[in-house]
Amino acid sequence: MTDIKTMNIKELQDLAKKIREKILLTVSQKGGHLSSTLGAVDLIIGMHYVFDVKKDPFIFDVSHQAYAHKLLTDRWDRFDTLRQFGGISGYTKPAESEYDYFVAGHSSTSISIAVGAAKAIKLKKENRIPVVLIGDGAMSAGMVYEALNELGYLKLPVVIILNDNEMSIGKPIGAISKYLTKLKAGKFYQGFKEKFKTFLNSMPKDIKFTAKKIEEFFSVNGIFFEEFGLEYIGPINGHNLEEIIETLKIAKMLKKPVIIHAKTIKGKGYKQAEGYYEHWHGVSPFDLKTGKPLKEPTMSATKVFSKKLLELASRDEKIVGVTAAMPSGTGMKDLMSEFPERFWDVGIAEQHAVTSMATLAKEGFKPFVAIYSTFLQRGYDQVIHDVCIGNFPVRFAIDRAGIVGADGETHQGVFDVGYLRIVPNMVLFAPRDFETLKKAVEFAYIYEKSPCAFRYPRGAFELDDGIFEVKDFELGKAEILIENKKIMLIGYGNGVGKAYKVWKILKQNGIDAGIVDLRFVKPLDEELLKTIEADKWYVISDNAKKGGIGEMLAGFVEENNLNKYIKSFEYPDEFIPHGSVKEVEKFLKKDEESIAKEIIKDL
Ligand SMILES: Cc1ncc(C[n+]2csc(CCOP(=O)(O)OP(=O)(O)O)c2C)c(N)n1
Repeated sequence: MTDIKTMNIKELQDLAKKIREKILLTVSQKGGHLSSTLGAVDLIIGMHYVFDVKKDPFIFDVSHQAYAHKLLTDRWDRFDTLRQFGGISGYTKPAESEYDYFVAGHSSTSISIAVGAAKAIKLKKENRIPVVLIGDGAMSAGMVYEALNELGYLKLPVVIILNDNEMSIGKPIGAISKYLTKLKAGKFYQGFKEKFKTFLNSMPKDIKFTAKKIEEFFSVNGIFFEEFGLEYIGPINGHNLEEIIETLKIAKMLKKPVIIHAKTIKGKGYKQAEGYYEHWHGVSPFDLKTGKPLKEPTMSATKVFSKKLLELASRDEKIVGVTAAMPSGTGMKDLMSEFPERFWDVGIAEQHAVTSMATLAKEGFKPFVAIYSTFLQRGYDQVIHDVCIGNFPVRFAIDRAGIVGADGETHQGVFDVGYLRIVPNMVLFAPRDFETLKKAVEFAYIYEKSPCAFRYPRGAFELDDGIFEVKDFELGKAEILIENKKIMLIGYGNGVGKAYKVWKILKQNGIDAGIVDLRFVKPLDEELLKTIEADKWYVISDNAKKGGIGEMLAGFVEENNLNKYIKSFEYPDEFIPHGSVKEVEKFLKKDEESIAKEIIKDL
């Protein structure tokens, strides 16, 4: 582990430069988060300088900005395996390193983790202090205020560094972000450095700082946080190591909850990234000199969804929509710029996004919630309590369903089928290719009797367009794509494409099979299923097996006394690691070759 505690400021600055070079080189070759992590390098060095990573909980919100922490804690030599299958994760992961305190990937959990840590430390009577690094974007989520509410009341020692780069992935949303910007303009910011130095110089070397004295020194600039019961310090320059270190030292001494407001530049140290924050938030491999991506982007399900919804929204003013801080990721950005009064980014606020759209449905609008499968987990109670009990026709467009690749276990979209199919009133369906995705958007638009949700993968489908005839979605209707009286491959969504690949391998091996596209998980096409003669059913879909489609079909078969053999090739009951979809599926033995092999063995 790099020992930075003995370094002087110049050496620390050189280290920051070296870390930025390493991050740039690696991310340009492997892809990953870039601008957030470049901007946080100096703050992370400060954390390591002032606190003790061997005992103090270092808590990174989302943790996409923690590459410098990884490099400072034993992962320098392995860093070129970043986000690769079997390599180091793009997020903090205790299973990877003892210096990663907590798993993170979803936003705005850090202060709750710190409050938990502070309670445990107090109960265990230990001399440790939790330190949090959280971005301004993450401050839009409700969970942050639940944690601050208790923290300010309990007054436990926690140091929170608010890394304010004035950006979420896209533009930050809402009143909090406006408030933080206003703090920058205050007098405190301009005069801070000088005042700060004078203050430190005026302190005798051996004096025991009393908390009171320090409290008096700092202005009441951050009144909002002070009302919560926290000490507020800042804004400070989050790229000035001297300032960072001195401020952190004081915050540590206060032995109470402190929030240090640090202004940083997202992408700091890479000119191409500074100012173009959104593009550089997360990138695929690129040319370091020009900043150009090495591969041109291809057509994606997100783009197809976005274009189709834009077309419908241009014709019908009742269509409204929401994204929770993922305007580009979900394709809502184009709709927001075309119809700013009908499409909203609500910030990292999935719960609020879901409930507010329930009200719009109640008021007669046609709301679309465009959301990643993994992030809808955060709005699950709202789906049940606010959307489904009231039976409001909110349309959930679930992006990044299935294995998402390099983001790994915190981001896999494998639970939505299981958690949604058990909720009354919810209609669940899925397209199999780009053309049927357009039909899915149309169906969701027309269907008004209840909430509905359709899922599609990151990037392209497994199935190319034009292989099977495209039909409209009809409520609860499945489709037999290829008939067979003995063996049926039953696919759902992107699983249909995989079923087709398996079908081809079986054919090469002299085995004939049929393919059903289930289309609807709910309501299930019981009528069609009962007509299937084949008694061997192989279920293929990119979601978790537990609570998945195989289990559902097994229940259906049992209830109807059908004599069928069912085997599911959905994903196993474990958290799925990062890597390319192909690599991860091979590892899980759920790629087309492994599935075909197993079916052949089975037969
Ligand atoms: C619950 C949840 N919703 C959405 C995301 C996607 N996401 C990852 S980072 C990020 C922006 C965070 O902004 P900020 O906290 O300011 O950090 P920065 O990237 O600017 O350093 C978002 C929206 C997430 N990780 N978790």
